[in-house]
Amino acid sequence: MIDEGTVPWPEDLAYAYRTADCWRGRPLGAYLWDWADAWGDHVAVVDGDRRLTYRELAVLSDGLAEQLIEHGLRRGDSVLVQLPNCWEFVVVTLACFRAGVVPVMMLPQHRAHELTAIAGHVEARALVVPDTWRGYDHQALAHQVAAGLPDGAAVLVVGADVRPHSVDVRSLMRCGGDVEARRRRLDGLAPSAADVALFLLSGGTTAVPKVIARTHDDYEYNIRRCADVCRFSRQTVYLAVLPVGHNFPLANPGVLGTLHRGGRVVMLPSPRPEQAFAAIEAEGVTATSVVPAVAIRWMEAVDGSGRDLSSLRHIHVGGSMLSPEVAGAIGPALGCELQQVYGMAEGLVCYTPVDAPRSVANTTQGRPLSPFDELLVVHPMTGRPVPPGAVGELLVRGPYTPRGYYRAPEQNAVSYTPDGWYRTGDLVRITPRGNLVVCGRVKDVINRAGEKISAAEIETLAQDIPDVAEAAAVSVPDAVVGERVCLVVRLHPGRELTLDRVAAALTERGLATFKVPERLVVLDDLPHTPLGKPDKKALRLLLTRAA
Ligand code: OOB
Repeated sequence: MIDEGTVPWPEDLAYAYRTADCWRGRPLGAYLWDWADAWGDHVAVVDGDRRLTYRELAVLSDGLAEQLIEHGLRRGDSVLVQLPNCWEFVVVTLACFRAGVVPVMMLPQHRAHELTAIAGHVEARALVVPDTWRGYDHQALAHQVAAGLPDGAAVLVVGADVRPHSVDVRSLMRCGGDVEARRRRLDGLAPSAADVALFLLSGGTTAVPKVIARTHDDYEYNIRRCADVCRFSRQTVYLAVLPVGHNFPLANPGVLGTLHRGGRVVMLPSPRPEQAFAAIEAEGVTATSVVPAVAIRWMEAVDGSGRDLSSLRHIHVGGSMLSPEVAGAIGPALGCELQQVYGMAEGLVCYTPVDAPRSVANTTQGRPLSPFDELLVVHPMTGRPVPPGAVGELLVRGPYTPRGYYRAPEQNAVSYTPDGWYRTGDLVRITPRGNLVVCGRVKDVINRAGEKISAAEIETLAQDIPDVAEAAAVSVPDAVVGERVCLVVRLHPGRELTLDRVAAALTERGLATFKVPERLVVLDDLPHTPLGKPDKKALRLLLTRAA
């Protein structure tokens, strides 16, 4: 069982969240059949030519859930899920919820470095991967990762090229048999709503991503409140273009929020404007979510695209800084309303309301989803609350913000206060009307098009390059992706290093491509803080001046 590594909410608060109808005490898998019973023939998921009704979704998910159990997976076992945006992702996720098996949401760009660390951390019993994806052999990597685990792990493959020793996910789903009997059997095996439903990865600050355990109760509340705030309904057609392993497109309201309301989800594995615009036109998409970098690409491409985007009513933009100027241009350019989102896999999500005045939608990141969210803005050094309206670090607690990372007591002592506040590492201020404005951050991450890259992770690997004496990873501003990774190094005497060699060394170590530094600066010496750590502020200043 996995729950031993989680940090529960205090009992009195858990009671309060239950009585206030935040936590409804039903596992996420139970909703699958609510949906199928209510909207059975309505299309739930579209992926290219493939269209699944709610009933088909329930039948396939139950089929796979039972087969997972047949293959030896037990309630509480974890499974790495690394799939692009495709209909099978939805079935796999719902099947896991039904069986009480816990999916760990990886990204398609993750490689050996991330998969090995996370699989070990959660003691994964299986991996679900595409056969190959964008020219990369995920199946081979999955077998390599599985072989490195003390008890091995099953490799479940989505695609046509299922090799010996792999299991074909699509054929598992279609196992035949009596649907109603299976439904009852799985109902009888359902996990508790207080159990961990899924693991999300933190975009955090450590050498490998941290793991966030979200319970059925807390995640359902997150999904429901998001769907309320965004007014998702049966009429919603949601386009998933960001990688769906991310909390944002998965559940805010995203894929799961759309299904919770009986709408239709359109899965697209890339946010490229041509494909996205074609899908919006073809399916009559009403809502989608993107990071600022994607919104900017779409604005640039919309004129002359020849596509009719008039169905699009709402675009949710979040994940990284959005300037008021760009924010103000998005709605007019794409012919829809902007809703800004500030959220995190750790929990808290803020939205600007659907009917917010332009000034609020363009200049703030909105307000928390729940009246039970507690926000505290503190001085980053002293930890004391700042005066109302002043900038400080945001701390948060609430009914969908767990109290600690999974199996990480040492990290929790840093990232959470003793009374359970999560330190977001973000600098914010709260306007007199209660809207939050993100002003910067204190944590050491690089935010590349919404993907969070831990500076420590890059530095740890860069330090192993034999020529490198000292390394610091810092962000450099970029008009397209917001920030890029710049590696600043001091070399051992007489050595040389190029960006290509850095890229090759880090890729060799199995680092995800999006994290590989895109700029290299070699210095005779690095500036240091009084504590002797590389002085990132001074380095950033140096790089901006040099640019
Ligand atoms: C979302 O989640 P994560 O876990 O990938 O990243 C969380 C971090 C935040 O702590 C903050 O540093 C940054 O991403 N962030 C923003 C932002 N939204 C997130 N920074 C500035 N402006 C924003 N609007 O990124 C995420 C999860 C759920 C919904 C939306 C985004």
